[in-house]
Parts: sequence; C-alpha cells; structure tokens
Amino acid sequence: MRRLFLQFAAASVLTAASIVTAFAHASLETGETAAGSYKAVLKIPHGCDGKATNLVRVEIPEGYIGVKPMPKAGWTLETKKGDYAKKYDLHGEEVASGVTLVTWSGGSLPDEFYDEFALSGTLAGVEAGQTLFFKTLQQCDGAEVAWTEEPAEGQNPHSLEHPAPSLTILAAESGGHEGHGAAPQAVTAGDLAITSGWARAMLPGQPTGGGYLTVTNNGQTADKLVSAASANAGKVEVHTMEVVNDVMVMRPVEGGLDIPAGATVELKPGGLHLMFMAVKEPFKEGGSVPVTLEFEKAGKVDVMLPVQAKPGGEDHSQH
Ligand SMILES: [Cu+2]
Repeated sequence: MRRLFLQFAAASVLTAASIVTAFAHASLETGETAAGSYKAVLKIPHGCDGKATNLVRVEIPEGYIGVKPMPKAGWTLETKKGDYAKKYDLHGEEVASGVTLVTWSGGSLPDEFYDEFALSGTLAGVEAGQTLFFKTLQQCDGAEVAWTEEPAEGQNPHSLEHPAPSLTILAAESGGHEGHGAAPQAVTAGDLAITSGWARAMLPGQPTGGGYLTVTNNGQTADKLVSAASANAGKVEVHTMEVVNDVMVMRPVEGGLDIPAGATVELKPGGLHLMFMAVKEPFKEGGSVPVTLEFEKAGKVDVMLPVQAKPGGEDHSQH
C-alpha cells in the first residue's frame, strides 16, 4: 500500500515553536484537568524588560472556587473576596463567595530566574471543553506586564503577545458511561435519521480518535450539523479529509456540515469524520462513546457510538 505523506511536518514545526513560546509566557504548570480539586501553579518565567518582578496578581476565574493561595517566603500575600457569579455546591455546602483576587507583593524575582505561585481550590460548574483564564498582572520597578489576552473565537492562542494563563477543562474519567458491546443504534430527530454510528478503538496513549455515522435528511428543508460534544473527550470536531497531490489533508469543517433536504451524508473512514480530541481514556473495543450532535434545526441529538476495532482509516495519532 502506498503511504500517504501527511501534512504534519509543518504542523510539528509549529508545535515546537509554540512550546518555546509557551516557556516565555506566564502559564499554568497543568493546563488541562477535569472538574474537581485543582492546584494552580502559575509560572512566572522572566521579569519585565529585564527588571526584577516584585508583584504578581491573579484574577481567579469564575468556576474556580474555595481558593486558597500558598504563602511564599519574602512575599506579602493579600486576597480579596467577593461574590461568585453563581452559587456552587462544594462538598454538599452552598458556596456563593470566596477569594477572587490574589496578590503576592514585596518580593524580588530577578529576570534571570523563574518562580512559581500556587493556589489550591476546586473547579465547579465547569464543562468539558471550556477554558478558564487566570488573568495575571506582573509588576517590576516601574514596568509591568499584563498577561490578560484571551484568544478570540477561532484565533490561535499562540499568536497572542501576552496571553492570559489558561486552563482547559477535560471530561471526567469515564466510568459507568460505557456500555458493553452495544449494537449500532438508529436515532431519529425530526426529519433526521442517524444510523451506522461507531467509533474506532484507540491505542493506549493515543490522544485523539475518530467517529463515524450516517445522517439522512428525510425532510423538505436543509439542516446543518453545527457542533458535537462528548463526555469522553475534551473537544469534538467535524473534520473533512481529502487527498491533495498525494498529501492527506484533514481540517475542521468551517461553518457546520450541510445536510441538504433528502440527502444522506456519510461520515466514514477516509472522508468526513468526527474527531475526538483530548480523550482521557482511549476508546476500547466493546465500549461505547456518548456523543451529543447539535443540528441547526433538529437541535441536540444524543447518540451512542459503539467502539469497534477496524483496520484502516485516517491516522489520528499525529494531531
Ligand atoms: Cu481528523
């Protein structure tokens, strides 16, 4: 079989560059986690324009509750408390307010050293795929850096000059969600019928996986698959794949996938597919993956994709 050369060489170079950039920005040591207790370790990699850092202030994002900062020798620690935007349940107790701003000041962190500033707390009321931004102000003698930029919808966060340290919420550990070798199921929603769904079994350590299904529109009006989500993946995208000059190119479908009136749209290996990203537990043969599809007209539709091991298909190991 002829090997297709994937367009990943360029992607790998980009990744290497992003890693270098990431070290130069204020960032969180752990940038991905599931809801529950979370220790935020903020890394300050350098001073401001060569000057020593003497103040670090962090805005606590909504959804990170019961926050306690860790004192640091040589630094004065101050917290500001306030009301959260909503009420949370923390170990059976209702929590409506807490620490919203933390400041470490009066220390001196030379430009040539890095240091860490830690918080402990609980991520509550957050959803898989959501990103929390820990806006940070870094002050030095007469200079400052505000790490407060958030990427706009669809913008590459690596293109920002001073991105806010960010945390992506992952799906909780699966357990009880997986069926046992469930047969493919047909689901109807309005004029749509969803059939032949399955997800490909993944290799241990593989972070991304593929899912397939067929959507038939039995109605008189066009619909559109606008998004997909799964409790078993941090993010789900609809991808197209085509071979251009012997190069296999995979990319997200822009603006939703059209399901024309009377048409059948197949997501199948080697073509359109669901791409599961930030998968915590690789899909195992015999299990099943819950997916919520959102259509413009038919609304949200829940489907279960049985996990099957089949040869071939697109290579998801690299992105
Ligand atoms: Cu893909």
